[in-house]
Amino acid sequence: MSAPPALPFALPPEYTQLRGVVRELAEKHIAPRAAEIDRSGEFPWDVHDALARSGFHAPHIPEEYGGAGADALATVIVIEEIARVCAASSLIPAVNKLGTLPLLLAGAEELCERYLPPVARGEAMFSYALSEPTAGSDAAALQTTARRTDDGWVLNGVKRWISGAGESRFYTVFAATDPSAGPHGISAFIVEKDDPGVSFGAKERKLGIRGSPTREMYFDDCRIPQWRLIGEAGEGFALAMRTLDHTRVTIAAQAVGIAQGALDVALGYTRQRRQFGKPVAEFQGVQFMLADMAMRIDAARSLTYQAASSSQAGSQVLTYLGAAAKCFASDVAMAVTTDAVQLLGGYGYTQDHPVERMMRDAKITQIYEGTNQIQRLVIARELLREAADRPAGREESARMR
Ligand code: COS
Repeated sequence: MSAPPALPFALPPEYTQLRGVVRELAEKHIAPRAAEIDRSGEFPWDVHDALARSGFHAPHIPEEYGGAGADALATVIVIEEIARVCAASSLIPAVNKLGTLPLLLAGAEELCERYLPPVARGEAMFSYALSEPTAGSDAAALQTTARRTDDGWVLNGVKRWISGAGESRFYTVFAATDPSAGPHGISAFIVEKDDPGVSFGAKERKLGIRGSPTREMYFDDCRIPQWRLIGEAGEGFALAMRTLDHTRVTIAAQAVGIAQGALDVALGYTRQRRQFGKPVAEFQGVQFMLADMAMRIDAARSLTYQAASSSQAGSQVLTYLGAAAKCFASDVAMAVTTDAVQLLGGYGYTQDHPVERMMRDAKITQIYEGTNQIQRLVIARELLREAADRPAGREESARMR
């Protein structure tokens, strides 16, 4: 008798194989470096190059541009496995996806052909510049301007909290091209690190993800040619939001990976740590904590993979699922890493074990790519919008289909 067909909730074997390959690379090349990356705060070019040799530094780039052509779920698995050992390193593929996605969603073919292959080859990284000192959650309130000239645009302003800034060669920059039009007067541009008028601030001194540089980015009469506009003028804000719908899924993946890493350390420790004559893992209080950690991680992973599938399909529920996965998984990562520190006791509070770093790294996942308060707002808006759109008497939600 032939084996019954796998139910849809089983991952196809190519994804489990991919996980095995990334895990091996992460354990061999990244895990031994993670503590030092955190301590030094230096961008880990050796990790970047090790990832690039396997195409894991920007796996989402389509094959037609020289990339690995990983779909959204495969990209999530790559990020999750890297984050399991080093969250800062997992920002390499995550930021490359964030920076290039506006181009992939709305860029002219010539722009894609020019800017994506160097990223696919590992010669350049690509960052995303939306936030500003006074435009964080209220992203449409940005002050950076792009003034049209005869042959292009002149940018002026300040961006803040830019992941990869200074190390990335390319940037998607959002600027107001018609400040009177609010969100409908924002446009997206490609800016290069070496463009005249571009400079960077000092590295932020952060609680976690220290190996991922975060800087301000300054535009001082920065002139760029017309063809660097991504999509149409005035459509930049919607493009920024569409991008985040997809990339919030990658933050969810990062959070799941951090949490899994912390659980794995806690399992190892509690099985070997002996108190009162036996391993502490044999105490029911400890077992209940481990059980809660595992349940939460598996629930977060399921939601994240569902969101990845929706990202790949370009489904209308992605706005909801991307926000839900990011919010849920990052709250799980914070809770699980905090419990892992607790399970290691005094040892967990020291830098001799990785869980304190994991706890510090987890915190950012509740903040960036939209705070979890913004995610809940997005989720509620989607629920209410969908309920209002539904024909009277029909209770089935798009989320259930
Ligand atoms: N996809 C496509 N278009 C979208 C969209 C989405 N997910 N979200 C909003 N838009 C469009 C809206 O449809 C609207 O266009 P119309 O007026 O034509 O309908 C326009 O963009 C303005 O949207 P909205 O009125 O919802 O904007 P708000 O100023 O209310 O902002 C929030 C909405 C708060 C959700 C948004 O600013 C946000 O996500 N903030 C967090 C930003 C963030 O994540 N920052 C992190 C930076 S990257 S580390």
